[in-house]
Amino acid sequence: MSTGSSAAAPNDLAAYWMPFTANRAFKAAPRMIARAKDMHYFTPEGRAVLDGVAGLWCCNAGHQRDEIVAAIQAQASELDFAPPFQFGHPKAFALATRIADLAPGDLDHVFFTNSGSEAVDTALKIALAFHNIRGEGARQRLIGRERGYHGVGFGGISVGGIVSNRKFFGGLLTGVDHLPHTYDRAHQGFSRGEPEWGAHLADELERIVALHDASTIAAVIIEPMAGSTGVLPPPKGYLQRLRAICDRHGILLIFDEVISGFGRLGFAFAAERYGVLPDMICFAKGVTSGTVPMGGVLVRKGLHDTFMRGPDHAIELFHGYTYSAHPLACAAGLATLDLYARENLFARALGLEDTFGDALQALADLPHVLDIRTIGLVAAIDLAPIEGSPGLRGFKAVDHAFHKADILLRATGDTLVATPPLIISQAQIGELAEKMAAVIRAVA
Ligand code: PXG
Repeated sequence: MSTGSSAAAPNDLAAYWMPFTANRAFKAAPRMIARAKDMHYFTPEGRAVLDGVAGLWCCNAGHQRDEIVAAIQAQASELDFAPPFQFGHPKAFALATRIADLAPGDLDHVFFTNSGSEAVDTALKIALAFHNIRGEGARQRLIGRERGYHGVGFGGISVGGIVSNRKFFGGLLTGVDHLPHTYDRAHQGFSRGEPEWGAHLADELERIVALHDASTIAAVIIEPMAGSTGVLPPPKGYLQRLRAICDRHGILLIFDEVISGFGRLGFAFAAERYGVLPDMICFAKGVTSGTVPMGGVLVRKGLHDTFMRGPDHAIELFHGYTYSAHPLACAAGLATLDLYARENLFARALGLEDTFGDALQALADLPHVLDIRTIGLVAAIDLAPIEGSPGLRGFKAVDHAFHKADILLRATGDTLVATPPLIISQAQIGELAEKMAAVIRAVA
């Protein structure tokens, strides 16, 4: 029943099974986006909608930035595709170098993927293979954390801790265990930046090590700031303690920075904000400001070099994707990093953190607000669930925001989340907070 037309407002919505979406509700009242520029989306009718979430935590430079658009266009007319296995193209090497330069310490090597989920699977596989080739093949356990989100591959949902993303999908990877999450409203409510309480929760890793023995544990993977679950900044000192315990037991530490990378917390990576050097960093989203799919893993030198043995003609890691380092993604990535540097957007985000925190924390007295957490250009507002219908208030808020308040927001359950592009102005921060207040009142 396709007409083949690319009309802005299609009249047959049936064929597209939408991801992580209430499909029937959407198709009954579509939230359709046709165009974007800078801080705004536009509906097919031309109504401007303030982008409160940088697309999906990814369009950190804002939308349709001329330099990035031009780079993608130029690349499309020069080299469409080059096989990444056994061949290369210059921009793949250039981008890897640029990303490694942005990363702290000796995180010097980059393995490219097409998404955050693939980045996570890649990092977990590198961890297992690393121990294997060093003759410590018994180190097969992977430790994640409750409420963690690491994408939707089987590796990612196994180490992840979001129940709905796991419970339908069978046995998952074996040998996985989970740290406790770090949230406690009584101790941390209405926190700005890193909460004071909770560093001791890192010591739970010692308990897990005692249970399984370090000789069976390959890696710990966490989001330095848990994003998808509804924004849980790390307690002060928590990440440092986790690093120390990993070091004590020869366990690799992986930071999943798919959300926290590329300026969201005011630095290229959260690892820099916290002064903690992980063994690998997963990234995606902001690397191309969401324009072309791309992800990857930053790997420390010693880890990488461990693989660079054996005969020269032999493949060192049996892993990769047809579209690893796709030319369009690399061109977009290079232009995006140029733009971040030229406009100093990471430092800009850091400079706006207090203004943003003030504006959003001021919503504390609105109806049904249980907690507000702000850090970098990230805010989460927990709303009380409607009795008997968890998630309904959050759903209504997002729907009302788009249709009636001209703002794009996200909800995880009944937690409303704002993560605007890093180009947001002071005035737009005020506008965002006002619109969120209107939305919260509307769903009271
Ligand atoms: N790791 C982390 C920490 C993420 O936040 C992924 C991996 C997976 O990335 P891909 O590119 O495979 O989707 C993510 C994705 C939300 C939301 O509303 C967050 C994500 C995706 C969709 C929605 O918080 N993060």
